[in-house]
Amino acid sequence: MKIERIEAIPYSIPYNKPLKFASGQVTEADHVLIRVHTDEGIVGSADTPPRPYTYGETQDSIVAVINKIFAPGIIGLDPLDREKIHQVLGRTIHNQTAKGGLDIALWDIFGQAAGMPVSQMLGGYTDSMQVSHMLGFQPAQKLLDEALRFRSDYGINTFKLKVGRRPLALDIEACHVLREGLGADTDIYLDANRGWTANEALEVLRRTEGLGLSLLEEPCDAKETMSRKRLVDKSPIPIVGDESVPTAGDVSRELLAGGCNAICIKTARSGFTEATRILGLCTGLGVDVTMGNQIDTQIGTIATVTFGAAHEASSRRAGELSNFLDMSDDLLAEPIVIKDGAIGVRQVPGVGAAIDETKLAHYRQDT
Ligand code: MUC
Ligand code: MG
Repeated sequence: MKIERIEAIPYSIPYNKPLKFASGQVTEADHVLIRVHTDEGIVGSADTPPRPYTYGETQDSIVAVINKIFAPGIIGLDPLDREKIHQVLGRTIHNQTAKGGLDIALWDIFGQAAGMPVSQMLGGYTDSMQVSHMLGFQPAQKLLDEALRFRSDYGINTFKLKVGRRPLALDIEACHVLREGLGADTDIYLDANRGWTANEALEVLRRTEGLGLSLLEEPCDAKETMSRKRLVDKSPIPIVGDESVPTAGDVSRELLAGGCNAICIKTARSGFTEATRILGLCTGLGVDVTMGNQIDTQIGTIATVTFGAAHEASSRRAGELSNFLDMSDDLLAEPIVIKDGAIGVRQVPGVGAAIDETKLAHYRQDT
């Protein structure tokens, strides 16, 4: 089999309400749909979310790097020769989500060619993932209302609260209101997207002591090496690396430097191949992982479920899988259902992200 053609299709779908966080905000899914066509008629698909505030990529840069660098380098290769393809992609530094999307599309081809669900090919541990919902910046009472609604509508009982605001009291109040309103049995953890300094994060941990928060993600820039290490040493809860650790090499560097002691895996920026390396590294070292959300569409969410459910270590905690619900529409032909707080693995060959062609024609921006 050979890669014949690659499409990088820019599209935009509005959000019903913006998602705000310390490093930026999202008001529309201005993503890129990647489709890898083979000479045998199999097409692999993946969604690619530009996150300039996280990786420096834009919708235009993703389309450009795929059309001008990656496609010319890998057209003609066998899509199953993934190591060979990654060797070509790796000659270009960064461009995390463009590489991640291509990798997922290749795995989608692999699964379809083998007639097997990719989740089973990756490990086949379980057939569903529990869902964690990500709460963006809002006044404390609105946060609680949203969390209660998600709990009653979808059975979700794990929430990641976006923090990193100043004054610190805004987020401290939100933590107290959520714990009081949700009760002791709800898992609540925080993600500051580098909004604080390490010392501010320590102060927040002091002022939320006793609330049973389970994790703190990217409290400050990982470049604050010494003070972040001090935070990791002093924190009673794991400090999770997210945007600082898109590759296995970054994970090694941050864990060895003491910049974090838990790792967020995101398939959107690591694909399945690099995510597998990261997971192996973490399980080998005894480091907990979470399955994160790159503010994914339903196509991206299915990819996260595919990888997360494939392994014991990545399915232990609830994965961040519900923020597509803030979007006004989606390209996935068969919508995702969240039932009893969980999403099932698609039991079809490949990843299972069949595209609704009518919707794609409506939302694509290149025609
Ligand atoms: C997260 O976990 O940080 C916000 C920015 C980004 O790149 O991903 C989201 C969620
Ligand atoms: Mg994060």
